[in-house]
Amino acid sequence: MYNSLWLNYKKLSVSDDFEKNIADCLCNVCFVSFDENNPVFLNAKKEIETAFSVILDRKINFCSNENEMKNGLFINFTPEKDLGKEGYHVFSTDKGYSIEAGGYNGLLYGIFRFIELLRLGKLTGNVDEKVIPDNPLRMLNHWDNMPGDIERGYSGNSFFFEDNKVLVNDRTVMYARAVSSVGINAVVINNVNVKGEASYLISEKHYEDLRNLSEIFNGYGISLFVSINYALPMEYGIETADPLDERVISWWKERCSEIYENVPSLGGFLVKADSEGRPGPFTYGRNQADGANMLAKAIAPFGGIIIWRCFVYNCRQDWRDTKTDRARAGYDYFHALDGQFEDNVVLQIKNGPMDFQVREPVSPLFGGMEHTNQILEVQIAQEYTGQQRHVCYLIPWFKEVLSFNTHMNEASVADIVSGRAMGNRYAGMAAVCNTGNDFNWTGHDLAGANLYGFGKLSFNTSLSSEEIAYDWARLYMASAMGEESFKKINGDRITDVTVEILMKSWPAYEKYNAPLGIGWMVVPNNHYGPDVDGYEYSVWGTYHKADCRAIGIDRTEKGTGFTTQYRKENAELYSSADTCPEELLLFFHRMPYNYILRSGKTIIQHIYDTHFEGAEDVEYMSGLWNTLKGLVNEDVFERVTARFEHQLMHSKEWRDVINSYFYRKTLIEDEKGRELY
Ligand code: GCW
Repeated sequence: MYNSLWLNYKKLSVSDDFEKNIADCLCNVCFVSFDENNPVFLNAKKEIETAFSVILDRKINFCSNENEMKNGLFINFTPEKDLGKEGYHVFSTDKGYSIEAGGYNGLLYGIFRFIELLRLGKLTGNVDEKVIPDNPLRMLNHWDNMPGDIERGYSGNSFFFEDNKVLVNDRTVMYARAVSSVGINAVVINNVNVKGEASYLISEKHYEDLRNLSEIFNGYGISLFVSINYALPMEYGIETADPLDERVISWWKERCSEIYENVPSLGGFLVKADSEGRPGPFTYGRNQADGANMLAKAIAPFGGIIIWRCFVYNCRQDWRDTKTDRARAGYDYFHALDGQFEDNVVLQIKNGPMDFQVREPVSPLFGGMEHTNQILEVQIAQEYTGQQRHVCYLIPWFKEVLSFNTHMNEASVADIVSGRAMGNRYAGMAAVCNTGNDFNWTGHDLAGANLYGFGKLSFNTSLSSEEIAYDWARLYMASAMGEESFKKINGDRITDVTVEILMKSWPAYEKYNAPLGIGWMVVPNNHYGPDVDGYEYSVWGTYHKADCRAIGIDRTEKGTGFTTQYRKENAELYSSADTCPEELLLFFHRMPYNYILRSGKTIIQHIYDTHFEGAEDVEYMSGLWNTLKGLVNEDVFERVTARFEHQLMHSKEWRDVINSYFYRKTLIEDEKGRELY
């Protein structure tokens, strides 16, 4: 059982005006000059039929000759216009409405958006929306394992795998519809940690299922990708995985040819190499480009691409060693290889240099490579941001990352990963996905906003977080209730409350988490809940080094030298505590607790204040949520309420554990005399 996410079409008849002017007009739909056998076309048409017949509660008449129709919705194939294959233009005309698209993906996106505009009540007045996606690749990375579990999955088990088999069923179709409705065009179905049966996902045993799955995906404009085990040839009796060894090279060539014979539309492979125990080219004294290029050459004849992750680091560090710095690793391994990768290799770079903390600086690899295809990797699976038990709307965070000026010719991260800055064909954004087989797909209903939002943002990076939140809230929370709740007052109330909660949630989470960008005060391994010294006494190398005098890591030239990996302007900005953005102060600097911040507060007082505030913010959000009782769907209300109850308790635990830790280290009292344990 599963719901239909934000595609829960309900009858809409809000006013007589709607009935007369919109509903009557939209029951005539004309598709002009499309290939009517194209699978994407068929799905697009089916979507209109499904949506309109419910929303308008009328029979829909289709035609393909525009002269046959006086007014209605005209959908035109316009490859000659500047929309590319994926852009669309929706506008009103004196005969009703038009959607123009230059390709089948554009057609699908235009139609999905048109349905949204209808449901959002935005089809009145003059409509004119032309969007060409900013990012060529808009990807979801699932960390699903073939036995059926999900690494860092917080919403049930996999709907792609069970008992080491690939699942292809009605849920697959619902998934493809939903993610393509927000513009996703590439999906990796399996975990980057490729173990057990997953090594053999690209083998005869699973080809047929992969082909069936890829056909469903293709019908929604999505390319199927798989994660592979870099050392796979060794499972087949070759004694090495050295990328320069002829036996390895020809093994991959043959395997690629076999795969493409069976799954012709495969997009390519995602690879995690030389990281956290995964094999890679380092074992053979080769570099990351050697490994990626070997695979790229093998897959190139079939049009495939290799997405190679830059999350390469040594997860062993002695605490006394003040020079080794995990933050440096990505740049240290990849920067010098700029320009050496094959054209069909794309490097996938996590937003920060560490690992999806609630706050990190942007990875210096963005702006550090001028001749390499790059994808930004973010994580909507809330591994470090409340594991979908806390509400944490991450789109504002991603917007900050995208707008970061790398000072490589003044390009922002958005400029680089869109391909605009360097004119690359392969570029884009990927999110580690937050879905599972729970009824509502994301565990926390409000986490659905991150799935919807990631797609929307990767399609159009200039949308604001609020706009995205508003549309999602309206489509999922308010319109799920059907006509009654959608009526002005309730619909607005539900939407406003939901948007307010979403927009408060990431700042609130940051407040009760580790302070000022230092990160890593979580329970090791499962990464849930506070444990200030959890990683302090592990070899993982993510130390905060808090003692009774100071806290933070000196990452300037005098320290680990991480700041020198940035372009001059950013290196200077981060090098001095006076100019360093304060939310990152302890990431870059080791500071005494009585250092005075720009707010006039000492660091220790800032820690106390933000932690009290964070927990208060949760109380406020949960109170707001309670005002929706009786207005939103009861199931949704119950599920979200239960999660807020947990978050209320857990945010207080975070507050108390962190505050008491620093109080005991420093013995400095809270100026406001609040209770410190
Ligand atoms: O930090 C780690 C996560 C791992 C994950 C890894 C990665 C898939 O805790 O669970 O492994 O990041 O991104 O590869």
